[in-house]
Amino acid sequence: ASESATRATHALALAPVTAPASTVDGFVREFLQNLNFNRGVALSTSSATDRYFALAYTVRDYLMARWLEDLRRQREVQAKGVAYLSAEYLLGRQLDNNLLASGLTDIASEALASCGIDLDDLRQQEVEPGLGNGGLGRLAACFIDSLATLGVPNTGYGIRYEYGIFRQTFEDGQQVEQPDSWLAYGSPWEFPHPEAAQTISFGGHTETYDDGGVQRSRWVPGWNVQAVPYNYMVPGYQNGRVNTLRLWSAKATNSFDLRVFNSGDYEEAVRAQTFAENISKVLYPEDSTPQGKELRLQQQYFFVAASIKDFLDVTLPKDFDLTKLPDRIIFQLNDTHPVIAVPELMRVLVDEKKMEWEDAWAITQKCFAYTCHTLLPEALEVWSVDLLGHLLPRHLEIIYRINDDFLDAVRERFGDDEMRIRDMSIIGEHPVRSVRMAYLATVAGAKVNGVAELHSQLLREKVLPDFDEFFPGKFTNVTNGVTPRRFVRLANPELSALITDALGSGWVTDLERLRELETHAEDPEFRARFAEVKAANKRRLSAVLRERDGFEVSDGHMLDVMVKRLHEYKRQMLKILHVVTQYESVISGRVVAADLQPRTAIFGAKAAPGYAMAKNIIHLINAVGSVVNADTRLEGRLKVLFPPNYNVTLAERVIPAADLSEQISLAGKEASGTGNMKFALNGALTIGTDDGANVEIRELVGDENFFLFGMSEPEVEALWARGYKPAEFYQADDNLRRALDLIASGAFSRGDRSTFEPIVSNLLYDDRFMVLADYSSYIAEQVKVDAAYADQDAWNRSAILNVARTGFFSSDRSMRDYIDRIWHTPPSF
Ligand code: GPK
Repeated sequence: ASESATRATHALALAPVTAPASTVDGFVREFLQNLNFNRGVALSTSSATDRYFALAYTVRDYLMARWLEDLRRQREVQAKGVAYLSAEYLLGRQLDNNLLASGLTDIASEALASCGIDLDDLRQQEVEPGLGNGGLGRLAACFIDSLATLGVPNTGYGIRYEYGIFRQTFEDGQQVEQPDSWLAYGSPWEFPHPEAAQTISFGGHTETYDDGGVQRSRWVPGWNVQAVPYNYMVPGYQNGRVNTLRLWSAKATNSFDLRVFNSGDYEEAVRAQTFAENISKVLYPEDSTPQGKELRLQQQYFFVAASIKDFLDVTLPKDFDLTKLPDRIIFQLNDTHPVIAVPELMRVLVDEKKMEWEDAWAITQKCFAYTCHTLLPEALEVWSVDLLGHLLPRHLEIIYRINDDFLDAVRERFGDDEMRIRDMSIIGEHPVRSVRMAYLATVAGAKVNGVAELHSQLLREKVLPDFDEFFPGKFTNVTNGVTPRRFVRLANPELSALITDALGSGWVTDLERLRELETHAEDPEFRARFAEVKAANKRRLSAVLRERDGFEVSDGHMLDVMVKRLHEYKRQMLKILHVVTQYESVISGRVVAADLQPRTAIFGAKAAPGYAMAKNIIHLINAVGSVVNADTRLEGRLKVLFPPNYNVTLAERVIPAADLSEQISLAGKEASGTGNMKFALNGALTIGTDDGANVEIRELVGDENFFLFGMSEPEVEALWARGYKPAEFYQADDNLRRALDLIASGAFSRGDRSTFEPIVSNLLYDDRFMVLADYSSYIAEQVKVDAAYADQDAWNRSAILNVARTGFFSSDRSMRDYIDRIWHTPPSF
C-alpha cells in the first residue's frame, strides 16, 4: 500500500501544475481556502485586509501554472531575453491589473458578491508599491507589462525598497514627507527566496598576484551583505504568459554575525546589521537630481551585482559558454543608475572567469545598451573617484583601464586633440575627479537611445556630439510609450467599453487600431456618448476627491490638469501664474466673473525633500488655491485643487476625467514625458510646448487638435545667446506685472511680503527656465482654449481625434522598437 502511495505521489508531482477551475464556484472555493488556510480566519470574522489578501492569493493561484510553465520553457528554449536593470519600478496597484491579465475580473466580482463582498472595497485595500519617483520608474513598469504581453522573455531587476516614495501631506500648504510603509501588512504579490540569496561585497582593496606567470589584479573586499531575491509575477494580457520581476532586499550576512561572536560586542553587531540592511531601506526621493550619496552607490552596485550573478550563475545552464553571452542576454541600463554593472561584468569575466581583457570587453560591449532619460546636466550622474574607489576599488581600476583604452582609440582617430580628449574622458576633473557614468554607459553600450525624437536629436547634437561622431550608428531613438492595459482599459472602463463597442476588443493589444475611431468622431451620436463618458469620469473623480481630501469638483468646469513631479523646468509656476492672472483680472474689475469659462486647475506633484524652490512653489499653489477658492467675487468659476500625495492610483482617476492636459516644460528640457501620452489617449486636449514627445503628439493629432505655445528649442537657445533678462518681460506685459506684483504684495500670504519673495526674485532676476519669456504666449493660448471649450461638440470631436491618433504611444510599440533597433529578441514561443 505504501509503495502505491509513493507511486501516486510521484505521478502528482510530475504532472504540470494546474490552475483552479475558471468558474465562479471554483473561484469561491479557492478564495475561501486562502482565507481559511493562508490567512487563518473564517469569512464571518475576516477583516477587509484578510479578504484582500485572500483575493490576491487566489488570483496568484490562477496565474501560477502559467508562471511555472513559462519558467520551464524559458529554461528549455534558452532564447535571447532582456534583463531590464532599473533602480525604480513605479508599479501602482497590482490586484486589478492581475485580474485583468488573467481574465478573471467578472468571475472574481461574481464570486465575491456571492460571499457578500464588494470587489471594489477590496481594491481599495491595496497599498500601491511606490518603488519609483516618477516618469522613469513608471516607464519601467509599463515596459515589463508590454514585454509579457508580447511574449518576450524578460526579467526586470531592481531593489525591493522597504520604504518607497514618501507619502506627501500638506501642513499650512507646505509639503511634509511621511514614510511610505507599504510593507506594513506585507505584500501578497511577492515570493521571497532567502535560500537563494547572493553575497555582495564592498570596500577593501585590490592586490596584484602571480597567476601562473601572469600578473593579475584581484579584489580583497572589506565587507559584504546578502541580496535576497523577491519574485513578482508580471503577467501578459490574457496570453498565458508570465514574466518575472526580481527585486533584491539587503540582509546582513553571517560575517556580521561572526563579528558578534568574535568581539562579544552585541551593540556593535546590531549596528552592523542595521548598516547592511540600510542598503534597501529607502528609495532616494530625488528625481533628475541625484545627490551623490555613498548609500545610493551602494544600492546601485548591490542590485546590479546580484542581478548579474543571478543571471550568470542561476539562470544560465551550468556549462554555458560565456563567449555566447550576447546571443543569450541584453542588459538594458535604465538611465545611469545601473551603469556600475559594466565594470562588474568585466570584473566577473576577467577576474573570476579568467577571460582575457579584450575578449571580456568585446562581450561586455555587446551585452549592454543604455537609455538616457534627461538633458539636464545636473541629472547626469557622476561619482567622485574618492567615493567610488573607497567602495569599489577594483571597479575603479577597471573603469580606468576602459577609459585608457578608449582614449587611446580617440587619439588614434582624432590625433592629440587634448581639448577633445578632456571632453570625452570618462573621468572628469572638475570640480573633483569623478566618473561620468553616462560616458561610461555610452562607451560600453552597443546602443544608446533617447526617449523621444527631439530628445534623441539633442542628445546626439548637444550632449554627446563627440561620441556620436566616434561611434557612428550607436545612437538611436525609441519614443516612450505607456501601457494601454493600465492607463486606458483599467483606468477608463467606460471609454474602453465605448471603444470596444465601436471596434471590438483587439485594440487593447493593438493600439493603432484606435485610428478607426476617426470616422466615429464625425458621428454626433458617438460624440454624445463620448461626452457622457467624460462626464461620468468627472463624477467618479469628484467622488474620489471628496472621500480622499474633502474637495468638491464643481459641475460644468473644465478640468485643467497638471500632474507630474514638481520641478522648475516643468514649470508648474507658469500654470499658477495663469490662475493668478485670471484671478487678478476679476478682482481688479477688468473682467466680470460671469465671462470666465468655469475652470478647475488640478495639481498633483511631489517635490524632492531637499529641493527648496520646488517646495516654495507647492506652498504658493496651495496659498493661491485657498485665496481663490474662498473669494466669492469669482462666483465659483475659478478653482484650484491640489490633492496631496499624487501617485499612480490617483493618476488612474484624474487622467480619464481631464479636459486639458498641461505639458508646459521649457523646450529642450523634458526628455519625453509620458503623462502627456496618457492624457491624449484618454481624450484630453494638450496645451503644450514643442518639447519631448509633445512634438510627436502634435504631429499625430494635428495642429488643430493641440494648443501649442512658447519658444521652440532653437528659439530658447537664441534667447540665451542674446542674453536673457526676465525683468524686461515683466516690464513689457501688464498682465504679468500685475500677477507677479499681486504675489509679491502678500495677497496669498496674509499680507506677508517675504513668504514668496524668493520665488518672485528668482523669476525676475534669474528664471533659468524662462517662465516669464513664455508667459504671454501661454496666456494667449489659454484664451484660445477657453474659446474652444465653449463649443463642446467641436471640443469632443478633437478629443476623440486625440484618442484615435495616439495609438502610437502604446508601450507595446516602444518594446517593438527596442526589439528591432537594440535588443533583437523576438517573442520566444
Ligand atoms: C528622467 F533623468 C530622469 C530622472 O531621473 N527621472 C525621470 O523620471 C523622466 N526622468 C523624464 O524627465 C521624462 O521626460 C521621461 O518621460 C521619463 O523619464 C521616462 O523616459
